[in-house]
Parts: sequence; structure tokens; C-alpha cells
Amino acid sequence: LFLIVCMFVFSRLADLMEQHQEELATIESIDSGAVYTLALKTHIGMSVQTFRYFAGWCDKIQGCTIPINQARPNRNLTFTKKEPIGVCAIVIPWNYPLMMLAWKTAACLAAGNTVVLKPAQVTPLTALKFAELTALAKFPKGVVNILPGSGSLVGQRLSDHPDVRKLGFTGSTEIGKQIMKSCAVSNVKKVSLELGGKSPLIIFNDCDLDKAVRMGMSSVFFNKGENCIAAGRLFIEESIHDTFVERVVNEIKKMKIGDPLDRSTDHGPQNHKAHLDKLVEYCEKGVKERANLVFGGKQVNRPGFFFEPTVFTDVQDHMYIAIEESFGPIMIISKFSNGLRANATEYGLASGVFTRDISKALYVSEKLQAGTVFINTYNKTDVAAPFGGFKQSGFGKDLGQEALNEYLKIKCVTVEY
Ligand code: TAP
Repeated sequence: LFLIVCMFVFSRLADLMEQHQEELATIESIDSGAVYTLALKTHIGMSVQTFRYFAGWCDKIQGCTIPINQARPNRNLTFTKKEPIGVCAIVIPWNYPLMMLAWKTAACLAAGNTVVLKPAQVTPLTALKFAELTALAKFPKGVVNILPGSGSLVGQRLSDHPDVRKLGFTGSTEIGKQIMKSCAVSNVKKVSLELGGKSPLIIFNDCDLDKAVRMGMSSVFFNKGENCIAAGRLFIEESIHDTFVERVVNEIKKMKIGDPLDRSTDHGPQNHKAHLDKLVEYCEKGVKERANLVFGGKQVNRPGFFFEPTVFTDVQDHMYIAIEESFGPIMIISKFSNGLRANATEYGLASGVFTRDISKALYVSEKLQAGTVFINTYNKTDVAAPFGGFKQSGFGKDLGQEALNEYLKIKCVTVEY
């Protein structure tokens, strides 16, 4: 009965979020700079779907029986049980404030835990509205706790806290390492880390070029580049390189930059001033190292934190912009004729391949060191598909059945009868 009540409360929360989707999208747009249409469809839409999806898992968390001592007849029964961890903390960034909350919180609650969540200082508003909706959905008091504040104070305290047994983090690799250390020293908390990325997108000359241009644009400029799986580096085969660049630049010129609440806007402002300043500096470094700045590279001449969609070509492996994540609308292009350097990065979050040759695509996908590979598409995440990185992009999964295990502990019971 308890599990059925859980599913019911979860579903009621998803319904309430859907009923308030326009209000949530407006708040998210104002708070984060995401254009309203994207905020409605992706930021809020996927958050609703995430709660619906995990509502279905509440009564399906189960262990298994394991045959032991099989060499001789025996009277043993061994089975596993999956149990909630208890008090879990979640710390999230500012790029998709409600969606990052939903990805972690839904799995955490479906697994039977309570949660203390710290949103990013610069984008706390939809998390606070979410808290209101959990009360309306009749989550028992104390199950969902939203604790806004700074990372150095609230985030650090959660990492250090002796009563917290699990910390789920999404953010930069630098802070992820710090959190992992604090979680180890305090009480060996279970940790999952979704960190930075510099995802390679490889475009072969036998691709569907129209689609490659469209998806290549979206791989970089979606959510004004504030997207952890944004393609951080595009490798374009030599024979189509110039056409690809020309077509991308033509498409950028058609983009409408402006008020994120205006339904016809394609590209809104960056999230906050410090981030905008970082992007300006990032492009200056690219120019200084003699990458070819083909388009953009500076702040848009209008009030607000607007940054021009930007394209660099002739980017060499040793350059700063080839190595470091920008987290902004900056396309970094390198030409290739043979031999690929897509794995020459410490990150391993996502990757993409465009080719009509499925054997080549599958071969490359086997070789790519990344937690997600998109073939002839990009940004296609789904609530049912596990998501998370390799290497210094972290470990642990959000979404899909795998996400539940991040918030469960496995107990093994053996009976001799
Ligand atoms: P961070 O600076 O790492 O901040 C992330 C969160 O950690 C914020 O809530 C921040 O608090 C908090 N924090 C800061 N110091 C802390 C500490 N000592 N202890 C505990 N928490 C602390 O990242 P960001 O700039 O917000 O986000 C951009 C990064 O996130 C990029 O690298 C991006 O790739 C990554 N990201 C990854 C993913 C996935 S799924 N892999 C998704 C989105 C973003 P404040 O509020 O004080 O900043």
C-alpha cells in the first residue's frame, strides 16, 4: 500500500508541474535566460516526463536470488534486497535548473530516500516553486528539502555532513573533485558526479549534409551553448569542410537574438555576467593562439548578457580552445583527412558521428571514450536512457533504470534452512 501511495503522490506531482508548466517556463526563462519556447518544451517538459517515468519505478525496485555453493547439494538461499540509503544531498548547476533537479530528485525519491537539494545561487527560483508543488502534491513534510545558498557554504556543508549518506552532484570537474574529497573524509558518502565535457562531433563526407549542418548547429548553440553535452569540438572531413562552415555561418546570420520571453527569439542571453566575461576571454585566447575566428567572438551590442554565436576554424589540438570547455555558443572546428583525435581529451561525456555508412558509424562508436554516442543525431536524451560520463566527466548515471542504483544500497541475505 505504501508503494502505491508513493506512485500516486509522484504522479500527482507530475500533473501539478504540467498544470503549472507555463508559469514554470516563464520563471525559468527569466532566471536562466533560456528562450521561453525551449524552457517550456525541454526545461519543464522533460522535468514533467522525468517524474512520470520514475513514478512507474516506485513499486518495481527488486533484488534477485543467487545460487551459491553449487558444487554440492546444499540448503542455502541467497538473495539481494535493494534498500534506500536515507538522507541524500543533491547539488546542481544553473544551466537547466529544473531539469537537473528533476533528473536526480526523481530517482532519489523513487528509491525511497529523502532529499536536501541545493540549487545554484544564480538560479534558485524554479526549485523554490517546485518545493511549493511538492507540498500541494502532499509529499510528507521533510521528504523534499530545498536549501538555496552558496556552494562554498551550503554545498560544502552537505558534502561534510555526517548524516548525509549520499551526494549526487552535477557541475564542473574542479568542484566535483573537491566534493569527492570532502565526501570521503567526512563519512565515505556514496557519490555520483556528472561533470564537464568537451564532446567530439565527427562529420564524415558521406553524411547527409543538410542534417549534419542542422544538428551541428544544435549540438553547439542549443540553450545558448550552456549544455553539458554541447559538442566542444567538431571534426569535419576535409572535402566538406568549407561548405559546412559556409552553411553554418549563413544559418547563424538568420538567428534572432533577443528577449528570451519573445516567442520568436532563437538565442537568449547567457546565464550571468561572470559567465559572459569568461566567454569573451575564451575567444580572446583563441584569437591570440591564431585559431581562425570566422564569425562572432564578442558580446552583442545591446543591454544584457548576450554573446554572439561564434565559429572558429583551423583549431589545433594544443590550443586552449581545443582543450577547455567553453559552456557557451562557440563552435570549434578542426579539419581531418585521416586519423581521428576525438579521444584526445580528459573528458568523456558525449560524442557524435555523422555518416551514411552504418558499419563505419558503429566502428567509431565502439572506439569513442564517452558515456553517450549519438549517430546521425545529437542532443537526443530521453528519460528512459541512462546518461553520464567517462573519464573526468565523472561517474554514475542519471535517468533510466540505472539512475535508481545511484540512490540504493544492495543487501545480500543468506539463509541455511
Ligand atoms: P560549478 O561551479 O561546479 O557549480 C555547480 C554547483 O556546485 C553549484 O550549485 C555551486 O554552488 C556548487 N558548489 C560550488 N562550490 C562547492 C563546494 N565547495 N561544495 C559543494 N558545492 C559547491 O559548476 P557551474 O559553473 O555551476 O556549472 C557549469 C559546469 O557544470 C560545466 O562544467 C558543465 O559541463 C557542468 N555540467 C555538467 C552536466 C552533466 S549532466 N555532466 C550538466 C550540466 C552542467 P554556487 O551556487 O555557489 O555556484
